[in-house]
Amino acid sequence: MSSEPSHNNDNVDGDVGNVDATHQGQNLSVTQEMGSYAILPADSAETPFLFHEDLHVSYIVQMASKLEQSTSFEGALTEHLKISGVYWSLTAISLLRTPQQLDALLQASTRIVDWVFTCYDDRSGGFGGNTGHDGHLLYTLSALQILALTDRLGDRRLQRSAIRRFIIGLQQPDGSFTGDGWGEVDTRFSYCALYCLALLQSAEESGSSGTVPDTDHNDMIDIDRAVHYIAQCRNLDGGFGAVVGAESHAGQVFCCVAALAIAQQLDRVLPKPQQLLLGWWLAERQVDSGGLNGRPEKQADVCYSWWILSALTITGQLSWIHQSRLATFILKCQDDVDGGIADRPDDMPDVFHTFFGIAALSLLGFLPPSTSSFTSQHTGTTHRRIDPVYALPVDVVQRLGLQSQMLPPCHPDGR
Ligand code: GRG
Repeated sequence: MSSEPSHNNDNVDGDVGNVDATHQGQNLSVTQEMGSYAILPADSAETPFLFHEDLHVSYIVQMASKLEQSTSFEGALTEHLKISGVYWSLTAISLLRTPQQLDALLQASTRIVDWVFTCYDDRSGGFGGNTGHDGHLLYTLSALQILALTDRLGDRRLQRSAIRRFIIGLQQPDGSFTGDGWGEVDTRFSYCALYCLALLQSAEESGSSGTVPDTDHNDMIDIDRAVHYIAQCRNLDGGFGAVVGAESHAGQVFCCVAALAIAQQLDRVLPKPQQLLLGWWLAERQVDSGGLNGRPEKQADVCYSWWILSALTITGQLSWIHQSRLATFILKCQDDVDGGIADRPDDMPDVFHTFFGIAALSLLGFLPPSTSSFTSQHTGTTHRRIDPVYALPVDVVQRLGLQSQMLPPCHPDGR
C-alpha cells in the first residue's frame, strides 16, 4: 500500500502551488496537487513521495463512523480505548484543517463533547475509555485533551475538584503514579498526571465562565517526588524505562522527558552529559529504512517517529537524525488508495499510526500549507504545528497558557 512516487513537478497546472524553502538546513521543495503533496528533499537522491492529505482526512472521518459501531471489527478492537481514538482522530485532522473546517467536517463537536462526559466515572473521579468504563489516568488525559482542543475545558459538567482528587490519590509515596486503583505503576502515568493537572489549572486560571471556583491549593501532588521518581527511571544507556530498573524504551523516554518539561525540571535531571547520552540513544534508533525503532534490535515503527522526535525536539537535538529520510519512511507507510498510515510499509493503516505519522511530519515542519487559512513555514510564515510536549496544536497550547521547559539546541560534540 505504499504511496506511488511523484516523479517531478512537470505536470503542475494553475491550481498547483510550488514552493521552495530551506528547512533546518535541508532544502525542500513542496508541490501541491489535488489534495496530495510531494515533499522533495533537494539534497537527496531518493524518489519523492506524495503526502495524501485529503485521503487521510477522509480515512479518519470514515474510520470514526466505523468506530461508532461496537459490532464493527475496528469498533470491537478499540472499544476499551475509544476516547483515545477520538483524541488521535481530532488532533490529526486539526493539524490538516482549520478549527472551523474541523467542526463542519465532523458536524459533531458538541455531540463529541456530550459523549466525552458519558465516559466520566464518578465513582473514581476519572474518565474511562468508553461510556460506563472505570476511570483511568490514560483516558482522563484523552478526555481533557479533547475538551482542550474543542475549547470546552470550561464546561460546567467538568468535575475539576473530583478529577484532581483522583489524580492526587494515585501518587505513591515514592513519587510514582498508578493509572487507577489497581496499582500498576508506569512513567506514562507520571506524564498523564502532570499534564492533566496543568490542563485543570489552565481551566481555572482562564476563569471558565459560569463554573464554581473549586481550587484547593492545599490539595497538590508532590512535584519533587514525582520528578525524583522519573529521574530514578533513567538508565545507564541514557534512556528511561517504565519503572525503576526497566529497559529503556522510546515511548517511556517521551513520557519522562515531556513530564520533566511540564514540571520545568528538565535541566536539573538532564545536565549536559546526560542530555548528550540521551541524544545518542535516541539518534541510534534510526535504522537503514530511515524509520525509527523503540529500542535496540527492534523493527522501525511510524509511531516512534513521534515518541522520538518529540523527545529530541524538547532536548534541542532534533538535528541529530536524518529528517528527510525519516519523512520518506513515514510517507512510504501511507495507504495511497484509502488513506491512513500504517506502522510500516505495506501494513494495514490505523488511526493511531495515522495520527503519530502526521504529528511527526508536523514536528519536522514537513507538512505543507493545507488550506488558504494557514500559511506555511515554507512560505516564511506559520503553519499550524503540533506542540512536542502537549501533543496538541501549538495555538491551543498557547491559548491555554500551558508552560513547558525545552533545552537549548545542542550539537552531538557537546557544543
Ligand atoms: C498524549 C501523546 C500522548 C501520550 C499519552 C499513553 C502515553 C501518554 C504514552 C505512551 C508511550 C509509549 C509507551 C509508547 C509506546 C507504544 C508502543 C508502540 C509500544 C510497543 O511496545 P512493544 O514492546 O514494541 O510491543 P517494540 O517496538 O519495542 O517491539
